[in-house]
Amino acid sequence: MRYLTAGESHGPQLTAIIEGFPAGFFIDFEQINKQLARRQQGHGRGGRMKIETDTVRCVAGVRQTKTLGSPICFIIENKDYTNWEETMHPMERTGVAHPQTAPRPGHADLVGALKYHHTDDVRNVLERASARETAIHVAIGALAAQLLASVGIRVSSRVLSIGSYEGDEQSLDIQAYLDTVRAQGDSVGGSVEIMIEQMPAGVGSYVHYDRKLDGILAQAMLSINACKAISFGAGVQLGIWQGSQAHDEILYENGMYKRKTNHAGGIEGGMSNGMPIVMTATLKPIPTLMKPLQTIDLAKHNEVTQTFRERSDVSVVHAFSVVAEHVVAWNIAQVLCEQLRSDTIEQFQADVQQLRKQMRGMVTDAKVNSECTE
Ligand code: EPS
Repeated sequence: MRYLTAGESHGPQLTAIIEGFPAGFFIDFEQINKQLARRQQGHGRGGRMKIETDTVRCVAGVRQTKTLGSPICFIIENKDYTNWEETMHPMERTGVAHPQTAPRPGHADLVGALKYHHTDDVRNVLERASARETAIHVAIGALAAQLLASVGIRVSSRVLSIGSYEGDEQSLDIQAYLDTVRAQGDSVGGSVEIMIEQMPAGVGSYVHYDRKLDGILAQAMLSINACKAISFGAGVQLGIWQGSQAHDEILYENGMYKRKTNHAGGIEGGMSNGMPIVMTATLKPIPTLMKPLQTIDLAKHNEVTQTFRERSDVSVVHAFSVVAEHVVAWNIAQVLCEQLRSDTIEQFQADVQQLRKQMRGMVTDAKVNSECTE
């Protein structure tokens, strides 16, 4: 199972082609749209989210909501395109009135412009490097999450911190903090937790580097725009504890293997061990600031200048948590589909059940996870 996406932030649409999804699965499109709406929320969001109302349009691979086993094509329209049609039209040469030649620190602008010969207008880079693309990843992940839910696996996420504040954007303190950051023309990052519950043990493998589940998930998480750090379970604390404190002791109760703690975050030897998989991820502050930073002008012999001001989000930590949750859902579904039979939904579900049986019910409930951080 795999997918490709296409689309620029202010182009006509985002497109994804998904290949290898099991046949015979009924898609709940309303549920996908709910997840897209979740991604658009957050106190730190800027003007663009007032323009967009993301909804998925499916144009291939599905008939009367049932997957056919053929490639599935999802589309999300960029409503803002109507305001950018002249400069972003894919098929008409209308000329660019205001090229951007001052690359923003922290964005793909400078290196992307040099690499792809776009120094005359870094918009050719930033349009694709934009986190707008995360919308289509959420649509794809929401489809994968439905597949996982059909075998009892649940993926969820929460915001742990924004800037130096612990908590999420529901907190009035954090909202006031974000208002201050906005007034300063600045931006802020944060951290999120992603959890996978009722994960069957034995997914992934210790036998080869590219089959290790933690390696696969870490790569996927770090591919999300602005994600700079990732850890599993007790994470960096494991570098401080001694072995006797760090490792999760094994119990055998009522015919099931259990763990006293979950410091490993549900993965040992590159394989799920039946405990909830718990990951944390850190997002850097958004590189588009209203407050200008020093840069150079690529069109003026590298003269010192300041970054251009555009509208910007202040914090996208809430959106990042939704995106991360869906990226993880896709990757878990992908690994399962590779490891098990997945031509049809019936084969897939039967194989997950068989795996659970083989691993002797090595699945524990999420309650145990509350012991995972000390
Ligand atoms: C983004 C810049 C902003 C964000 C955008 C990501 O867009 P604009 O330049 O149109 O104001 O709103 O995020 C989204 C559009 C989205 O859907 O999340 C960037 O430079 O990465």
